[in-house]
Amino acid sequence: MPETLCVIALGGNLGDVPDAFRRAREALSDAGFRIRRFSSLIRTAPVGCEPGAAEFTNAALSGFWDGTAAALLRLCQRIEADNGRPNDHAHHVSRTLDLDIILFGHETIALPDLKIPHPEAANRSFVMDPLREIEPEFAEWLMDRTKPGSRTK
Ligand code: PH2
Ligand code: MG
Ligand code: MG
Repeated sequence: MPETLCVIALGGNLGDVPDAFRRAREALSDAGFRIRRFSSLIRTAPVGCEPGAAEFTNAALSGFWDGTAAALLRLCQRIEADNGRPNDHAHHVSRTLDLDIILFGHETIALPDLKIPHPEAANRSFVMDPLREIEPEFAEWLMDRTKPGSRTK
């Protein structure tokens, strides 16, 4: 398969999150994901989590993947599980590591467990700020694509 430029958003608010990000980066590389850019780490207020949830650390990375989006999703889920995240994790609760595929080239994907572009990404500054830092053109495309009419230009 040809390589696809992908973006993965990283987040976590339990344990040593920068260390989980380092392990995730290594595990992705070991599995053949060719990392191109990795953003700064930012601290962000929890959005939509349980009361009293700790601050998150967020980041984004981009890179090239020569498999399918479904295979990349399985890889991300395996890395999350290896980093102490249960498989039956509830939505919007504190977590050690969250790896969300935000973009898979310019493709639209609608599988039961995978929507790309990620439907919430454009509304979340903890996703968009790191994305703008590493792949500004992708960020611009995503905003245009998911929020038609919201721009004044
Ligand atoms: N992820 C969530 C829910 N809320 N809040 C912040 N600040 N950062 C996140 O990564 C995050 C969140 C669900 O994945
Ligand atoms: Mg998430
Ligand atoms: Mg997730």
